Amino acid sequence: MSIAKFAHDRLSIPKLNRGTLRYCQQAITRVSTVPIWPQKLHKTYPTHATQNRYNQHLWKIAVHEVRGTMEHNLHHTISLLTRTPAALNALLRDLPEAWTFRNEGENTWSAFDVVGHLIHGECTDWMPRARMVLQFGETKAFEPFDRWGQERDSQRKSLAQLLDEFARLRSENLGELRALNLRPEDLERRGRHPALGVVTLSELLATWAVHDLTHLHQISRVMAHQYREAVGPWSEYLGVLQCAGHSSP
Ligand code: NI
Repeated sequence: MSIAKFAHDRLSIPKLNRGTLRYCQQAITRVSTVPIWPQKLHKTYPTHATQNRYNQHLWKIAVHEVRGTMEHNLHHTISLLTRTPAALNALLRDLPEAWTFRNEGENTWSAFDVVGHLIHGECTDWMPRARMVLQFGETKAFEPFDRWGQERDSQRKSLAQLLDEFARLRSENLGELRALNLRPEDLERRGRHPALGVVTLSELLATWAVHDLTHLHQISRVMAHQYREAVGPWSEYLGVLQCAGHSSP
């Protein structure tokens, strides 16, 4: 079956033109560097049906690559935002403090600081700014975000308390977001960021999700940093120890 026909039949996307088709073929070549069936992983001999399913999965990945980056989708955003508190809770609660209270050096954050920062965002950034877009549009700039604001707020709290507080605030904020029943035209409404200028509500909400991912990434890196010497010569194989792209909070 041709790529275009497969894509058309299985995923209901428009027929591909020649340029896109070439891109799709390249994408499939990349994807195909994955073994066709992960035999070693599963230690089972695949039947035709399971092998077909697996191959179809690869095709879907390739076709998704052709489609390029995901557009903002409110349902996808909310799905991700809903999961972050549980992900942090599973990773951090009751973990020895050597993992959660150490940072990467002066003026850097520990996992504890990051959870505090996420709480601060729930209180002062995302939904307050969304409300401002809906209420004032571009006429009034957002309050600048205090990136060190959690230092005050987190004092004398335990990590367990912060995790509970983050979960509660996130759930309240998502309840409020859902209740807004935003329509596509609402998502195009514009607000004013104090440094970035005009931004859309859609961009703000997409940023909320990617901000979570940024800090999950950061927490992984900060924790790995604590074992940078313990791993000995393996450090050169461990990408998280080489990640210098996001060294500031
Ligand atoms: Ni941040």
